[in-house]
Amino acid sequence: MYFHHYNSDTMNKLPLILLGSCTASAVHAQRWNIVYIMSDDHSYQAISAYGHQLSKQAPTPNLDRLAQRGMLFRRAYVENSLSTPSRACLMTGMYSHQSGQRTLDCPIDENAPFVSEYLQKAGYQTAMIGKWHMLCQPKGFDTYHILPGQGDYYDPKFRSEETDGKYVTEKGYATNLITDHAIQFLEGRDRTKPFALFVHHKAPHRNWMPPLDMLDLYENIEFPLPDTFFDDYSTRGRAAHEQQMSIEKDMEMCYDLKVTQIKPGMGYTHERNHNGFRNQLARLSPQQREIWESAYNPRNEAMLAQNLTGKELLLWKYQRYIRDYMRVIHSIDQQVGRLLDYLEANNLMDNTMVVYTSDQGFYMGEHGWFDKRFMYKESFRTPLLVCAPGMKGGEESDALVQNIDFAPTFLDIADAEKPQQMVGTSLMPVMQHKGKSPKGWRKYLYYHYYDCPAEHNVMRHDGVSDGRYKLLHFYGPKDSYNELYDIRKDPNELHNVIDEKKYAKHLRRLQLQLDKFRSEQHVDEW
Ligand code: SGN
Ligand code: CA
Repeated sequence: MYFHHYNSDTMNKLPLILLGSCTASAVHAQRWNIVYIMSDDHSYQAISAYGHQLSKQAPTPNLDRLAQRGMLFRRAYVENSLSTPSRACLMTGMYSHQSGQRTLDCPIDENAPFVSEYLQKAGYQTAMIGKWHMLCQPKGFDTYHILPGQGDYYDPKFRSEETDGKYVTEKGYATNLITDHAIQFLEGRDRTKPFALFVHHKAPHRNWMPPLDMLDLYENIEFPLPDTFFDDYSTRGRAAHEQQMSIEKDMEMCYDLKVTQIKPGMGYTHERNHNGFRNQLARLSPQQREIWESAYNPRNEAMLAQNLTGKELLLWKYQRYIRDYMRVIHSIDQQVGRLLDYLEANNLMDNTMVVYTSDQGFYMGEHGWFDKRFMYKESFRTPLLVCAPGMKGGEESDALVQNIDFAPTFLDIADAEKPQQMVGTSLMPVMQHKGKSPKGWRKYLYYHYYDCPAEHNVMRHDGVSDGRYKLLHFYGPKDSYNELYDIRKDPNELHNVIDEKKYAKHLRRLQLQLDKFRSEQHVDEW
């Protein structure tokens, strides 16, 4: 039977006959393991299973394996497109205002229970490996092996229960080391228990430092420009105009684009992160540094010799950005492949759910941007691939799902009750319905971004979407305004139709839903 053992609120419980004929421990022994892999800032545009033009030039065959064996979610979203808030949604199953983790720096409510604690109570062995990026200590984990804050790409530091709380440098590349530690956990695990392994990659977070054996990859590929690259934001309010995440104006020649030869007075802007970047390079040994410099230096010198300005310089920046980003993705793809190989070789795929997602989406030049934070498509959406035992493979879902749904899904798998404070919903019924929205499934998504004033200067906003239309409400100390998009007619969200009469009915409907969310969930402008 398809998904024979799961326990969800809306679907059948374990068949009584099975319960009657087995001991409780035998039933528990059947519960799936969970491998949750989350990268940081991985756009769905950069996973070839999603079919985007960018990934056609730089495919991800190992991530695609998950889609081939499992289900690809086309409409997976976050609630607040930023790392720490997203991680809080994952761990608590709650919206940002409920857990307290509204911005990168706001403290999470220390009493908010984590899904890992519930999983432990339900008899799971739990492990957290990689980028933690929360302001509190890991809780509910039997094992942890985590980076400080954003962590480093080259020779990163980690701490674990074995290092006595101290961060210790490890030789190697972050993505490989995180995978090594994940496999080590699997090797040494308690085989009498199901496990829940969280593998959180630092990659491909800014500033996109590739592994040293991939510095030449894609160098001869010209990546296509997104259709909205030269967006002038003409139909939009001030947030889109005032953001500071433009490739042209805000991407830094040294820190982001690795042109170490930049000096003050050369006419290039943005020296801010020179030192941060030098510290990153200082982590390399002299031999590694030589490999790094012999790849980037000649390319940089050739670029500088051309004295590029204006559009030419912008197009050069875009290619450098995307090539480095896709190199970092290639290494994630390889390392996910290594973990999948391990699961396959050890017959674990037959009783393990594997999830691949990101803490949010990312702009790959759409609207001229990098970074995220907006409720506009590329940062609101996040990739989501799920492969579970019994799945037919190659299926797609267009149900509206959100990162608050992970915690309830894991508890569903663990046969544990969903606690009342979790507002998300288990994804199991969606997967059992071949990806379609089951009866009673959510029809609207709520989004809320709070981190302003902050880096990238994205105005605070909340909004709702039914997947067909999207209403955004931007607000600040001085003013507020709304935008409305017709996503089917205008999938790139270039035309704000808030003032068009023919949309008045939908505007009213979405406004009602937004008001309803705010009053039911006790959330408002912050
Ligand atoms: C860093 C980056 C930002 C990025 C935030 C949040 N700047 O501050 O570009 O938006 O992280 O990213 S950097 O100069 O330090 O690289 S998040 O994924 O952790 O939310
Ligand atoms: Ca992130």
